[in-house]
Amino acid sequence: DNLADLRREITACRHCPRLVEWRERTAREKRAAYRNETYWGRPVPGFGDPAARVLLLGLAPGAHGANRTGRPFTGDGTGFLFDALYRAGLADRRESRRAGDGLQLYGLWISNAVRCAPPQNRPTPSERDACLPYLGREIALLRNLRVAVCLGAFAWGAALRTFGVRPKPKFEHGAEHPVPGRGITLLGCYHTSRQNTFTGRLTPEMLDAVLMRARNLGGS
Ligand code: DU
Ligand code: SF4
Repeated sequence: DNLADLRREITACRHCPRLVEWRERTAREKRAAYRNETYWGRPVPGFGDPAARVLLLGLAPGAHGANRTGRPFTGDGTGFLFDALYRAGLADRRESRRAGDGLQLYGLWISNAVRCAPPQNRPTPSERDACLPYLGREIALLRNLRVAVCLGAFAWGAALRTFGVRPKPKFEHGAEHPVPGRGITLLGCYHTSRQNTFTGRLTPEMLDAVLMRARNLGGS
């Protein structure tokens, strides 16, 4: 297994009928509004530094965010996350617009628990379970990984499943759970969705603190 093969496999996946239909219909319906660009409309693979010590894990692509751009956490116009990654020294610039824009991550890999955009940002349990093996393979291939920052309860739950952690520690902002025998620590952080950033539930300072903790645990 290697990251390039995994990427190809994910990008070609058609396993979940509901999500294949949704991601492709959204792309068809919105393509006209973005006619000067390629509308991705496929599963969104992870990306970043193959030597990453830190993994940043989200829920799933946004219908008009990553489903359009091909890159997790881009295209929905907040800029909140990449600004913080830049401040933390984990990225070479303050924003990323889409896959292939030249952004470099340092010591960081960014990925989602589920790779296709789900309606209402809510994958079903069977869609989640169908997709999670990709995360398991990705984590196995990121050999220097020390920390997984889980953005939101869904990502936290996905990481716990992937590592087989039982009983399941509760998701909280600031939660910290070392995975026994794996040399990896899970960190909980509120998701960077607008719902959290516009309301001040997650502030830039709170995100900075989590990223600082992740860097310290990662030994960089
Ligand atoms: O082809 P490549 O230089 O391995 O880059 C592929 C992909 O990974 C591209 O989106 C840049 C990103 N990347 C990164 O963010 N940080 C690294 O240290 C190496 C590659
Ligand atoms: Fe495949 Fe995952 Fe997309 Fe389902 S959600 S079709 S398993 S890539």
